[in-house]
Amino acid sequence: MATVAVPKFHKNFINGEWVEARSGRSFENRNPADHSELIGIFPSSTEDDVNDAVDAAKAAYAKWRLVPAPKRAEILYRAAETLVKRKEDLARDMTMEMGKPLSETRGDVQEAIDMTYYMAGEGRRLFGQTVPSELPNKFAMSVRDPLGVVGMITPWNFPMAIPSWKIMPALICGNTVVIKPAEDTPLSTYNLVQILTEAGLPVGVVNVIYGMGPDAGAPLVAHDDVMAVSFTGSTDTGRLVNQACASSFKPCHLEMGGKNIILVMDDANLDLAVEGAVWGGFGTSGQRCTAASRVAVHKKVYREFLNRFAQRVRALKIGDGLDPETEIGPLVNETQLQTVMKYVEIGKNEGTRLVVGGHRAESGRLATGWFHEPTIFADVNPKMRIAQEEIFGPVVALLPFDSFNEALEIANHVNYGLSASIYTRDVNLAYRAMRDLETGIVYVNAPTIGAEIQLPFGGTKSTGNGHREAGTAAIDFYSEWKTLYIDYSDRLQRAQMDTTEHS
Ligand code: UN1
Repeated sequence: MATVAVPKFHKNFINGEWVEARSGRSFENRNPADHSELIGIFPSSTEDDVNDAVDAAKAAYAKWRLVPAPKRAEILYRAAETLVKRKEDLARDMTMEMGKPLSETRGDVQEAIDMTYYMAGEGRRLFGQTVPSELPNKFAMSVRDPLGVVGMITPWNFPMAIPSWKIMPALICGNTVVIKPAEDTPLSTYNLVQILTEAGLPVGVVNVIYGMGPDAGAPLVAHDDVMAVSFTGSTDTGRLVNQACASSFKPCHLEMGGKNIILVMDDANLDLAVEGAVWGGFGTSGQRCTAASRVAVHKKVYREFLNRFAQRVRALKIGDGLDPETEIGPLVNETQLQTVMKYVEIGKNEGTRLVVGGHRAESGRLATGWFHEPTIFADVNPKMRIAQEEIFGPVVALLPFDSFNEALEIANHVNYGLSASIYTRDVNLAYRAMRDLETGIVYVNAPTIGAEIQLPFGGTKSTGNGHREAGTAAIDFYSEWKTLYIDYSDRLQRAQMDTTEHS
């Protein structure tokens, strides 16, 4: 049984209490596989609610920063154990609110479990450096300080994984949190925070504000007491977040769009490459930042690859994610469906070859959901819009190439730089690809999706702004270095640069 049946009317979570939005306004959370089904009603927050939440987080910070990190970790361990126990219910809730198949929402919860355990482990590490001093009887080291209140804005495509990527490292470092989840997936954040609270998280340490970006997200980013911001979402919104943080030098971490590519060389294991392209291109209905929306194939194997790929994709089963047979769930909402349909039109008008799909899927029970057929365009020119712009849907552009250098040129010639992959059995080409692909993540003989939480996640160019999530890289964002010098000589010792001895 899904936990969704329990509270249909949700509230913000501020200072350990569930409270209505001050405006009294609300919004609906509906099932994208059947939009007649109402999942819940959530408060539509505004600046007043954000102020309350930040005040609560600021007050809680005074105590939380002093809780020893291994003790903070114990709460995270308990939360991880509950996530494990409730995985199935959490996955069902998530499938109902955003559509991806149960097999994938289980994976989303698993990623939250992994991140929570990993960051709990960091509670006994949070390594700094102890280095020799240049002076006698002097000790030198660096430690990590928390930042204070961190504001988080999270997307709908990984409704539990991505909030956990942000919340867990922030907490283990000693920060407190105000999070605004995407309006399409408020329930999964509710579930996550409920579990943290049950695990013993003190009042005010994590606060949740539901609502729309301009009304609730913007005041959160701009709030003077929010010391850092982490945002995952579109490049356009990321730019606004960046600008809002710039004037006060507020650190902000941005994880934005992608136009990821799989390169299939002529010596590749074609069956493996086809499986990779199907999963990379159409997993999560293409709604991953890491989705392989471009597949470039060596001309020697292009026709063969296209035939096998098209055959596999035609057979993919579209449906409600709760049905265990479903491979392709709906798009998250009507706007997303319309974006996909718009890009299919653009692709057709650009003179490419539509090989598979190309339509909204609305037969029978699909009529009440936001479904779209998995779609392949072949013979795409790298300059075309469908080869350049992020679509965030089940649309893959197939591009032919003649040589490895041309493949690299195609791969790198986009504004984004999240992930890229190469299928080859030539170790030299694999290493050249690892060196020359201009993305934050490179895969060899695996698709562009499937990053593991113990390594840095993020991208170059318009995908990111230099920070990384996950692994110890996340700790670097959610903490600030403090350098400590302890002189036990009992006399004034000038640093080497301030003495004449070196001249
Ligand atoms: C995203 O699409 O925003 O690497 C995150 C992957 C997942 C995370 C994707 N582990 O595909």
